[in-house]
Amino acid sequence: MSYGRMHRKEDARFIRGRGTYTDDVRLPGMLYGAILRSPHAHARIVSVDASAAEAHPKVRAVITGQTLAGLGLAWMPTLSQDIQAVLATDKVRFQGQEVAFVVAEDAYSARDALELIDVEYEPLDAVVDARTALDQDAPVIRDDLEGRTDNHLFDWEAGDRARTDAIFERAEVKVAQDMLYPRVHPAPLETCGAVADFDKVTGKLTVWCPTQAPHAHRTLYAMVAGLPEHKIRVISPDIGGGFGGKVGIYPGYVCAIVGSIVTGRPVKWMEDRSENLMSTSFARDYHMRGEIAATRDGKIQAIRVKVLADHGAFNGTAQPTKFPAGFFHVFSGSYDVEAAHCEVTGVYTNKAPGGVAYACSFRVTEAVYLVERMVDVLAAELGTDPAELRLRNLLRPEQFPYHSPTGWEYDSGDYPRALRLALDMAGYDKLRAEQADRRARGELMGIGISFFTEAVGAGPRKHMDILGLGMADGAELRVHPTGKAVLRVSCQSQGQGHETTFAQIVGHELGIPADDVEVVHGDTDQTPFGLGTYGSRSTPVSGAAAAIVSRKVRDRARIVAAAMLEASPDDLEWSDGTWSVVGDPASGKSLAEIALAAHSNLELPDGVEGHLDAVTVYNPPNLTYPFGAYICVVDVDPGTGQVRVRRFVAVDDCGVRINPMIVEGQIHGGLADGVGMALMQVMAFDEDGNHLGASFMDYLLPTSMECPSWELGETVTPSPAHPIGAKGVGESATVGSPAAVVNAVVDALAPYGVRHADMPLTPANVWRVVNGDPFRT
Ligand code: PCD
Repeated sequence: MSYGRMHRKEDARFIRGRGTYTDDVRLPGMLYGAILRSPHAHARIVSVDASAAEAHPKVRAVITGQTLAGLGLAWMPTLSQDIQAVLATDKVRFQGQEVAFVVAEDAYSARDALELIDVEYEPLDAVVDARTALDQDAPVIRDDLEGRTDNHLFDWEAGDRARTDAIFERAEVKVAQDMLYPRVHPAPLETCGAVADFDKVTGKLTVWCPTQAPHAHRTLYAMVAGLPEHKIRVISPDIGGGFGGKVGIYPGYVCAIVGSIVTGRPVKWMEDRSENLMSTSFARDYHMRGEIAATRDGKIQAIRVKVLADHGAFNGTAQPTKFPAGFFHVFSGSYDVEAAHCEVTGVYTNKAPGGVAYACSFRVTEAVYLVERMVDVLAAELGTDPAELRLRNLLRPEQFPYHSPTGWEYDSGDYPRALRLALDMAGYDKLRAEQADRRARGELMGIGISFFTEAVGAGPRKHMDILGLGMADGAELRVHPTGKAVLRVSCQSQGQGHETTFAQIVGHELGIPADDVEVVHGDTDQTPFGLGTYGSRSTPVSGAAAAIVSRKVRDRARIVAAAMLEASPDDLEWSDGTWSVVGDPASGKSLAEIALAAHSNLELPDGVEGHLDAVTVYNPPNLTYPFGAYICVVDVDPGTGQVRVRRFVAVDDCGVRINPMIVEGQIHGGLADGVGMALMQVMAFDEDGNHLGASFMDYLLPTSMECPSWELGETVTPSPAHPIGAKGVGESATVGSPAAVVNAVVDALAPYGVRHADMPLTPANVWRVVNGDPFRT
């Protein structure tokens, strides 16, 4: 009833510029913090002299690594069980690393005073290329960790090595390809920041910051700083984009908190753009070698992958504890293969920490890119059409629930239907005919296909936790006497429109308009515990909790309605948003009528204490597995290497769509992201580890100029495990689209004998490939 296209409730404030972001928070007596950062990628700290800064008339405190060491706070745990320096004490390990924190009366004085701090560094050789990190003579980055003599972080494998190798040994056709998923950045429009306010009288700490996981932050602050958890309140106000980069706790947050404790006044710290691009998170940086074993007639039998993962100087990857390579082992993708195996080796380098799940359910993006590139490499080897090859190998509907060779259980899907729809929408055969004509004229037109399966909605708590916190979400629903409702959830929207879609879920279950439901989120004092918004988990987990808590309310309402109708609850039925006596729809009582009765002096039967409110905690039985088929058409200018994305057809299946308009918006955004990564983005470094992309002049964001008018299609295969059959969708398009774009460009360049080129396919890089330089990033 309440599902369907509906403008976002949030729009009313966002369109008027009335949102409240962290930087809009202004408290009486507030001070401002700024961070001094390392100019070196790797250097020993000889001394830090802050006396001149401390003497600045507007400065109220200067906090150094030494100050923090005295408090036991110089290091903090990362989300991947490593430790990270809050402020450097012994060495700096990446350019932009936090060295000192100045607190002053205004933001300008804080920045000015940074220049008065005198740090003496002794520069060291830097490890910039992950491929040299394990060399015998590579400088050891993490000599802070006891007994550490190299830059090795972890080895991890999944799948059946023996079976996979055996299939490869006797395979008729084998292909292999090295590829890099470059280091990229989520680059949300709002940078990171925090306002910390420690009240010495009450002992209460309030932190405003744009976190995607407010409850997890609260617990971690309690654990790290030893503050009592009930005295910590984390408020995540409106967020200007998260994209995975706002899951972790950054040194600046801790500095703002310490600054407030030390000065006794609220402290605000806001990053600028360069600081955000240089230090707060990165994603991907996977050097991958993929191999496929197949029969000559194009049946894919096995896939084998080796990955070298660059984790930067501290392992700050946000992902469930059990999975050091995230969900990378879904790399067998959407295909029916006999066996698969992957090995992942993680290394430290002198780069910013991160490895965040940027629009990606923990490395699913890398996995999908790999397998979709590999299928095209196989198609080229066999001389088979890539659409045909995919149709031959896609999982069939009757194989669901499907158990993958690396341990996943895909919930539901009809893959061939989605791909056929995309091919029809694109007019695939016509496009191929046009391409042949153009090729004959020397023009470079490419058609790229990708098919993806995602694993989103982390995730059964027994398999998934972050630092020991299991991934389940609470929900609370209150119904006021007049039938208006307030839903409280733990997840935190960053622009996805939860205030709308979650209200729609409740509205749908209770037969009331979504406008009658207020959604409260982003404040740990106001909401039940839960793990937050990332990995497209809000709809699969908190969305399920919202449906279930609504059903609890509906069940209570049934008992009250029975009392009102002087009938047995068993004789009632729920239809058209009312409880009525079976066969007598006119007797129907709406939620508003029932709510008022529940608060009246009506004699209530056992089981109803006086109102309809309910709470729940939802522990998902499985992840949800959205999927989709994407087709991209590009034209490449052979003279300049410029790629123009002419068309993009995207067929997505995310099960039941709560708000198709929001879903389409999510897909539009993700497709633009994909075009950005495929064609223009990389976090590059020079050989000394200097960051080369610290502004939007160098790190390019796609605009409408680079994007075509997206052509969207849909199929609906409900998730059997989810109470309303919905699957996550927030990251689908970012996951699925880069491979489609790259496949299209490589297809365009096929006349030059090109089988692969690494992202980003900038004009310069394409030009190099066309001119015979086997470009690798
Ligand atoms: N939906 C519907 N239906 C369905 C599904 C879904 O309607 N079936 C919708 C919902 O409700 C929401 C949305 O849509 O509103 C989304 O969802 P999801 O999928 O569940 O997701 P979430 O959880 O909510 O979110 C998250 C995501 C992510 S993850 C990311 S990156 C991105 C996306 O989201 N981010 C963002 N999107 C977005 N948007 C915006 N605007 N902003 C942002 O920031 Mo990660 O992991 O974090 O990396």
